Amino acid sequence: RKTNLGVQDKCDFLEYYWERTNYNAVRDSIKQILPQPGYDDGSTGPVLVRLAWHAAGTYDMHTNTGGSNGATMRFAMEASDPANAGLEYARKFLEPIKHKFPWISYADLWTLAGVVAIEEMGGPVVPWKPGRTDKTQESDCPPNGRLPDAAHTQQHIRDVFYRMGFTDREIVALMGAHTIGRCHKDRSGYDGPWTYTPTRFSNQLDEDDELMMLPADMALIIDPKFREIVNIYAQDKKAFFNDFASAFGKLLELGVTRNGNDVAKL
Ligand code: ZEM
Repeated sequence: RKTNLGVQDKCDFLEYYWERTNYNAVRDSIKQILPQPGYDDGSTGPVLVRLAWHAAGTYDMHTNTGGSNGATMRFAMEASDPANAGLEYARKFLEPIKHKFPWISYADLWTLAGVVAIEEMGGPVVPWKPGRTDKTQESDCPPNGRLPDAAHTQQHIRDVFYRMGFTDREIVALMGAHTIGRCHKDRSGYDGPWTYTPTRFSNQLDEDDELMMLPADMALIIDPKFREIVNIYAQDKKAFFNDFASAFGKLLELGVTRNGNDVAKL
């Protein structure tokens, strides 16, 4: 097909297109905001991973609602779900990057930040694809209360993660993320770190009394089926990293539509 584009127009178009697909530049900017002296253990990584998880973990496979598409935690209703307390820090850390790359959607930025943070903390490479769009109405928010409650144990965990479409093995792999970060009294009511290396992603399972464990984490050791998988991962870092990467990649794709199509497969 003939067009009237001149060479300059074509160059302008290529430059425009390149800039809007340059996710590597966004990744670099995310890496730069990870070290944050004075914040927690000196890294924004853990809270960025929690943001990606909470943005996606509202997914309900039965109604195909919720999930990371839409970035609806920008709205007061979802932001004020008690489960999301403290995630305003993560969203604020990312705001300058959104300003630098206004073409990226919040939904892509939040999920990509979680992926980059895991990688930079020594974790696996998680598959990630762009193309999420931001919803524009508060009424697009999923109902509050879909995220798991730390005070509950195996039945609740299964209810919540089966609703998203995960298996027991994927649940244990995902909860391995509690190898990074900590609890904050003013956010969840719980306090303290669950690892001596909160900024290193590992398969370390520490049952030391000095560290805290949520009832939900204890459930992984109490429930025989969960415990069996915990033991596999404790002995096989490679298996844990592989399974975590695919389960986290799957989590970030739940409910995502691109060009009007469901793209569940990576
Ligand atoms: Zn968490 N998580 N989580 N989690 N989580 C906290 C912190 C972090 C549960 C939960 O109640 C809590 C997954 C699953 C589950 C992270 C990632 C992932 C905290 C502490 C609580 C209470 C919050 C605070 O006080 O700041 C429950 C009940 C879960 C399932 C049953 C999954 C899945 C995750 C990712 C794949 C991370 C990285 C943190 C640390 C955040 C930080 O700021 O240090």
